Amino acid sequence: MAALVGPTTFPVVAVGDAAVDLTPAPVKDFAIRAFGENDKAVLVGGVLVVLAAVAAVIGLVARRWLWAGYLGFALFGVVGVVAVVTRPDAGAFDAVPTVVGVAVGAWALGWLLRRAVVGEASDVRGGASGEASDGRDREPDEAPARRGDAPGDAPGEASGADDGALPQGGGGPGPEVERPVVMRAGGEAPTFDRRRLLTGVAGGVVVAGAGAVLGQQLGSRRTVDAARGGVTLPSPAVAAKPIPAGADLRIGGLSPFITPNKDFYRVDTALVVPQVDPADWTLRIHGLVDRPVELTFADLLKLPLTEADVTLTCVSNEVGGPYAGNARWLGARMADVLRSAGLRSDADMLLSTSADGFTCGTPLDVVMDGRDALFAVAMNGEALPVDHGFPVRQVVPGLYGYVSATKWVVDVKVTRFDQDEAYWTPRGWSAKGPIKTQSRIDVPSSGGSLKAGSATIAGVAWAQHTGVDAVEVRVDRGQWRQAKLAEVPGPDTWRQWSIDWAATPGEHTIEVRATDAAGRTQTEQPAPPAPDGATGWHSITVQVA
Ligand SMILES: Nc1nc2c(c(=O)[nH]1)N[C@H]1C(S)=C(S)[C@@H](COP(=O)(O)O)O[C@H]1N2
Ligand SMILES: [Mo]
Repeated sequence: MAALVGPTTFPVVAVGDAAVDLTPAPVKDFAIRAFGENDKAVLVGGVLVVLAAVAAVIGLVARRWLWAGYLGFALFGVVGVVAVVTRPDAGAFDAVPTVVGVAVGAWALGWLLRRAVVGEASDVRGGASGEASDGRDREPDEAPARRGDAPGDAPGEASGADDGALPQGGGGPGPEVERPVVMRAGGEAPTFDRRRLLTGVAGGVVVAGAGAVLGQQLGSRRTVDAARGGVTLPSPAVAAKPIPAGADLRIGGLSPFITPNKDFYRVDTALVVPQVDPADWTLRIHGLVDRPVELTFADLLKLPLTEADVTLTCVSNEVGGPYAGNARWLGARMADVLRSAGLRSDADMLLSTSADGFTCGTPLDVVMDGRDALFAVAMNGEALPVDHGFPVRQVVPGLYGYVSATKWVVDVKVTRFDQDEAYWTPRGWSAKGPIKTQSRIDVPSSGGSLKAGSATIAGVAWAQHTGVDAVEVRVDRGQWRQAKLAEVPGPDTWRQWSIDWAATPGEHTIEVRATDAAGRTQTEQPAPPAPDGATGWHSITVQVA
C-alpha cells in the first residue's frame, strides 16, 4: 500500500514481524499469556537485545580485522533486507531504511575505531593527567557491569534492552581492551582508549535515538493523528437503542457497562500500529461479486450509518481473562456494502485484509443475517482510536475478533472457506470462531481478601447475539444461587450481574456459570483458548477475615 508509510520498512519491526509470523502457535500463545499486552514490547526488546549482542561481536571482531566488521554489517543488512521485503505489505523501496541504516552503521564502526585508537602522546585527552600513554588505564576493568543481559537471551528478558546496546559496544571483559587494534606507521604503538570508544558509542546512540524520535514525529503518525482529529462523524441513520438505566450496577471494581476507549483491550499482530491516512484509505470489495466496489472514506461516511453496542471478545481470552470490552460502534452495515457489489451464491466467506497484511476469515451468512455487522468508523462517540483500527474496522457481534474484527481494514475478498485461509488458520486456530458463552467474576478480586459480613459478588457474562438469560454463583461448591442480572439493550453486549453473600471467616472458592437465551449453560469442562475459545467456569479464591 503506497498510501501508508509502512512501519515495517524499519528493520527492527520487520524482523520482529517476521518473528511473530514464524513463531509456532504454542509459543505465541505462551507469549500472549505471559506478557499479555506487553508481548510486543518484549519482542521488540528481544530483537534489540539480539541486535546489540551481534553489534558487540562485530565490534570486537572489527578491532582485529576491520574488513570482518564490515562483512558482519553486510550479513546483518541482508537479514534485515530479507525480513523487510518479505513482509506482506512491502515493496523493494522499503529496503531503503535498512540499507541506509547498515551503511551508517558501517561508517560509524570505522569512525568509532578511529576515534578510539589513540596514537600520539599529545592526544586530545590532555587535562591534568597529561601522560597519555597510560590513558587507557583510566577506566580500570570495571567492565560494563550493569546487568547481564546475556546475548542470545532473546525475547524473555527485554527489560534491560535499552541499556543493552551501550555497554556491550564497549567490548567484553577487561584484558582485550588493552590491545591495540589498528597499526599506524611510525611513532608509538597506538593504544586503544575505551573512554573514547564508549563516549563515541554513547554519542551515536543519542544521535540515532534522536533521529528515530524525530522520524516518528515527522512521519505518518502526526498526519494521521491530525486527520483523526479532523473527522466529523455523521449522525447515525439508525441510532442504538438507549442504554437502560439499569445496565450499569455501579459496583466498585465491576467492569463498567461501556468500556472507555483508553481501557479497551488491544490484541493484534502489529508491532507498530499501522498509520492509515483516511485521505488515502480505500476499501475494495471484490472476488465472488458481480460488480467490484471501491469506497473512499468520504464515500463510507455518506452511507446511512448504524450505531450499535457490541461486546468484542478475543479467542485467546482465558476463562476469567481480560480480553473483552464493550463499546458503542458507529459504521456502515457490511451487508449493505456487500449487497451493492452483488454477492454470488457460491460465496461463503469474507477474507478481509488490514493495511499491514493481517487477514481474517468471516462466515458470510453471519454477516448477512441482519445483525449489526459493521464497517465501523467510531468507537464510543469518537473516531476509532488508531490502536483500534482507524479509520475503519469490522465489528461482527457473536464472532471472536480473529475471525471478524479486522482493524485498519482495506480489502474484502468475497470467497469460499475451501479456497482461502486467513492468518490464524494455519497457525492452529479454528477457521470459524463463534463466541462461547462466558461469565467472569470481577469482585471480589481473585486472591483478594475481604471482611466477614455482607459482601457483593459481581461480574459480567456474555453470549453475544444470543444473550445471557441467567447467571448462577456458588460458594465452596454449595448450592447454585441465581444472581441478579442488570438490564441490557440487546443480545450483543455483555451483561452485568451481582449477588449478595454473607461472607464468613476463612478461605472460600467462588464459581460462576451463565446460561444463554437458548437455554445452554456453560460447560464445566475446561478447555484452553486454542483452537476455538476457552471453556470452563471462572473460579476464584478469597480470604475472609
Ligand atoms: N489488522 C488486525 N486486525 C485485528 C487483529 C490483528 O491482529 N490485526 N486482531 C484481531 C483480534 S484477534 C481481536 S481479539 C480484535 C481485538 O480488537 P481490539 O484490539 O480493538 O480490542 O482485533 C482483531 N482485528
Ligand atoms: Mo483475538
